[in-house]
Amino acid sequence: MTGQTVILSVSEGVAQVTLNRPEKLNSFTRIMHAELRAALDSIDRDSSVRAILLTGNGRGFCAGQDLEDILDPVSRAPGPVGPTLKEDYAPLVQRLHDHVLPVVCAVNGVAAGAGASIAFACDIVLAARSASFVQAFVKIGLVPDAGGSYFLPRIAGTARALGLTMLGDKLDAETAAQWGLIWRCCDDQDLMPESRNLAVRLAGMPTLALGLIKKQIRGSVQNNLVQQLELETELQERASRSHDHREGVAAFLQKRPPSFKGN
Ligand code: T3D
Repeated sequence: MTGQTVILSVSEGVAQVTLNRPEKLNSFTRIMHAELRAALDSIDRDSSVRAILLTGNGRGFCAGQDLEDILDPVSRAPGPVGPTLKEDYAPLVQRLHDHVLPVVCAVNGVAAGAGASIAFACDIVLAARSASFVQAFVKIGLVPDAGGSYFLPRIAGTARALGLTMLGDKLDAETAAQWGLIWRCCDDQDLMPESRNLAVRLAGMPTLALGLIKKQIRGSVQNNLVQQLELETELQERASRSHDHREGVAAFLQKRPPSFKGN
């Protein structure tokens, strides 16, 4: 399935979703949001997909909201932000964050504003060495959105979250990796092969367990120890009833590679 602003391709169990407005650094219009929703709906209907890979076309990953698209056609002043935040960004961030499948994000260039928030909502983020992350909101008199103010203090700590969001300076990919904002940074030419290999590898893993691991790790941010121990027990009971658990144990004992199905 290929829209104008989002390209979807599926192979080897991986659905690659490519944001495709390269001339505007893949900034979001309402049309791009709608096409991205359609791509994610299509992935949800396709049982061959076991992992998602999100990236951008051209020299940017995503420059957040398209600042032309928010202008009132008559006054040329920015319109109200509420509708797109509620109808587009919040459901998108929630969907990526809570998706039952592993979501790899390959940040091929600058990730600014909501573009950075969307990357942080994914499970494993790789970035090209030339890529950067910019909390651009303050430069246009806005505050972080699309989950940015949720993710940043949790993954970077309050001091770095405040510095990044209040100053709006570019953070290079290498520093982002050193600060633990992303999984790793790689040479530009290696980004897509490495990200793809990772997504294919995840697609061959026990993906039901991977979905439950996401729930566990994300749950632990809010839970106390008692709640987390209860969550671990509940999710481990579910994992232990899976085909993949039986297969993993059998393969280990028979000294052969496992064949996981994701159920
Ligand atoms: O409604 C709401 O506002 C609610 C939603 C808010 C969520 C948000 O994301 S708010 C934050 C919006 N994003 C920004 O403020 C980032 C704006 N862009 C930049 O600051 C810079 O472009 C970058 C730091 C990302 C990259 O800089 P650079 O020098 O590498 O590229 P550039 O030359 O600025 O951009 C290249 C082209 O993309 C250029 O177009 P042109 O002149 O070649 O025709 C530029 O205008 C366009 N572009 C980049 N970002 C956006 C954009 N066009 C529209 N909207 C953008 N966000």
